[in-house]
Amino acid sequence: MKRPHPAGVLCCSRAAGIRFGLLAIFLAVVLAVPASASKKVIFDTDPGTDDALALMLALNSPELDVRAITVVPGNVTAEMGLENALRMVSLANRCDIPVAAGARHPLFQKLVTAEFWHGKNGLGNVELPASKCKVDARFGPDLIIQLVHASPHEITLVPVGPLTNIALAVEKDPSIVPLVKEVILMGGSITGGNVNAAAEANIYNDPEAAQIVFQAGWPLTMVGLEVGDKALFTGKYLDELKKTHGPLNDFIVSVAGFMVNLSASFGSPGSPMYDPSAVAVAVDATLVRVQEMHVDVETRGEFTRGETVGNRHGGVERNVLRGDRYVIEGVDKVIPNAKVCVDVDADRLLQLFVSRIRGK
Ligand SMILES: [Ca+2]
Repeated sequence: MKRPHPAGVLCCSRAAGIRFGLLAIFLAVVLAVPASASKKVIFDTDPGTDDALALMLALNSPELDVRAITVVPGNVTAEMGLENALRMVSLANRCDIPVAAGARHPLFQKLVTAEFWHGKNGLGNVELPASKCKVDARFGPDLIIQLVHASPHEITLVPVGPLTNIALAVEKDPSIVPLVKEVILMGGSITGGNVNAAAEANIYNDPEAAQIVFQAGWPLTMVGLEVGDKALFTGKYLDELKKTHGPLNDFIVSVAGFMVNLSASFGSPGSPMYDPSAVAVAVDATLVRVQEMHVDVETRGEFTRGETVGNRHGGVERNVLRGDRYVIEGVDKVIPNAKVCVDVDADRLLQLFVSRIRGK
């Protein structure tokens, strides 16, 4: 056996000392960072296949601290959505997170549900065991108001359904607006719709609520079709997910498998990752490129109700009445109210999703 050289012993004991010192510094830093260093999030959802993917991404991302789940009708009814949310938090062993029912219908129109896209139970016909978790008794918008006041300037709202609950919260208590850290929503498009030529589904399902949310005056990021339609979940990513197992992993494989098959039946190579994209942006804003602009929601258009109308050049011509006609006398600047995501690093987003679901 080779005897250690005295200098070597000195070297190693010094190295051990340095290692110990680094460990102590590391521990001091880790212990000094409170658990609240992660982003406090309220997840508002109409579960929903892509909602299921988004929720599990949120719960598996250490950057996010999901403080509440509020349910809104959209993809499915309020009742079914609540049941799905409860079953999913139960599957994830997260009964500690309050799950609250919210609105029962959009503000001014009839509900449009989407079992056509999400399966008859909203979760791609994947049956989950009955929930061990109980519903929180509070009304969703009230819970939002309460949590925002309890953690002023710390709550990020991540709505991935119609914006009914968020609008109700703002209407009931406008004082939450300056207290919300930011809103990162899935919805809208500045390049055409997915429901029809103009509108994206979440906005289409409650345009008046969306207009309230866009005009509220808080920092708002719109993660719309420009992101989801590029971030296509294909068989390649599904195969990656199938390499690991566990209740949550297997559930997502089943739901994502339903989505990929459905997309294939419409000739698409993959399923758009609409709702998970908003969560991914909350985790890592560098995944997307944004353009600040003023966005209004069309609530009256014959063909465009529910369209998010983004002012790309930041101005509106000023027309002044002169006699029997208007004359353009200048251009008034409009103040942006949204960061609109206009591009995405799709592969990086999809890899983030896969790795988080796999627990890596
Ligand atoms: Ca949704």
